[in-house]
Amino acid sequence: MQFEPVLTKGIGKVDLTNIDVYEAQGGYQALRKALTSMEPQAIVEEVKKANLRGRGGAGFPAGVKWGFLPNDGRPRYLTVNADESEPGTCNNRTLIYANPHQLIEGIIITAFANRITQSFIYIRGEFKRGAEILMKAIEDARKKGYVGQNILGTGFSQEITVHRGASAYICGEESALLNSLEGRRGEPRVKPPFPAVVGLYGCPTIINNVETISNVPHIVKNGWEWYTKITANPSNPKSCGPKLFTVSGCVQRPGNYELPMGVTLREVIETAGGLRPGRKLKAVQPGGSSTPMLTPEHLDVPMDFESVAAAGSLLGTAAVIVYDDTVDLVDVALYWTRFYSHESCGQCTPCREGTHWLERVFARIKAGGGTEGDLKMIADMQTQMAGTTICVLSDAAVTFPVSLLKLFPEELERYINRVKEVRPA
Ligand code: L3W
Ligand code: SF4
Repeated sequence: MQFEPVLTKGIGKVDLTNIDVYEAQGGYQALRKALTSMEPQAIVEEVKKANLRGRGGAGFPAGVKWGFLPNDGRPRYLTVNADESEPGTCNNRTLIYANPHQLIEGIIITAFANRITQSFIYIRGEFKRGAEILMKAIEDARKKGYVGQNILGTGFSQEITVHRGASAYICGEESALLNSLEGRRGEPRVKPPFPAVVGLYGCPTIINNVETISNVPHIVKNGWEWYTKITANPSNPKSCGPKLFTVSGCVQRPGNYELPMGVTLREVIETAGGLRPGRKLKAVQPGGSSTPMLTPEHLDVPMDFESVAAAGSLLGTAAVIVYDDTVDLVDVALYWTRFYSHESCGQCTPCREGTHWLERVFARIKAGGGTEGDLKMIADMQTQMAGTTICVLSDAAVTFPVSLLKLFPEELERYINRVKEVRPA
């Protein structure tokens, strides 16, 4: 589909890690505009009116989140969540590696808008090169007067610290991330209180995803009305703006594609080259491993938060994982359950025990030892594991198994029937 990219403009054509190239493309103009001609509160209002929804999975409105910061004299912090670990998701990686100044510009504007003088980028351990790119970009921005003391002579100061994680999925959960940043075990905290009120070092803290913050310079530069018009589904004004879809699985050209919010699932798959010749679509996870499957009847569903939810799934991180008719979904279930049991932090019994249990059940089914009782148990596991724990990893772990049981019971029954075949009565 015809669409003028916003977040990925220039990527693959020019070297945007070079600050001069970024500036030549209009970079740091939004920062100049914000710091020299806008009041902080006006920026918050602009982002609220633009209806910028968090891109990390939950879609929470960024401006509303910023508005939760209490005004009680405590220091405030901004933390960018770059611990991108949701299976199938790699849009933060592209934005960091290929356009780091867009993120840095977004951080400084967000910090100015919220009267924050210290920001952190918490980046996943495997993104070593990404951390190096960011640190160099911050130093280049400092030399130009965009980072550090008295930015552009406005009196506003900003330091940005890059902190590498140690490759634990759970540290992408915002409160586990804060614990990790403080030097503690990366375990989620009970919420509320939310980080906006009690966050890093017990102080009010904004946490936003890389892609969310990367949108901010464009909103400030072009205005909220421009931003709200970026949509392929104008009938839903609640979701708008450019969106990076990470398409993986059974498509001909897997990768990151920037498209307007509300583009149909069909268009996303076609943009990634479509299915391989002769293959049929079986299912799609629209927002990463944590999201229920959609089926071919959902191909015309607009990919925005509300429409995907109405279809029975979640937009999540917009990591579109495509399964064609060659895929054994029991293999996928075993793969995901293994992942979640490995990544559970172990604090909550339903998650610590349930994730291991699920993995064992699927390993047994796959090995031919499954029974009819296992199917009922998978359904029961949802009651035990979802909504009963400190964070949503437990809910996420049981999502695919339940989706499989609901939509493709025959895939599971095939293995169970196989047992009956090899075990004569
Ligand atoms: C103050 C209130 N703040 C909510 C804030 C909250 C958070 C944001 C969203 O999970 C999802 C999850 C994964 N006062 C507030 C408030 N907030 N009420 O709003 O909160 P929440 O709890 O709905 O979501 P979450 O815990 O941030 C995120 C799903 O995303 N996911 C995985 C994500 C993985 C990545 C990655 O690898 N990059 O993002 C995929 O679907 O399962 O459902 O900031 O503090 N009253
Ligand atoms: Fe840890 Fe799982 Fe509990 Fe989340 S749900 S806090 S990952 S044990």
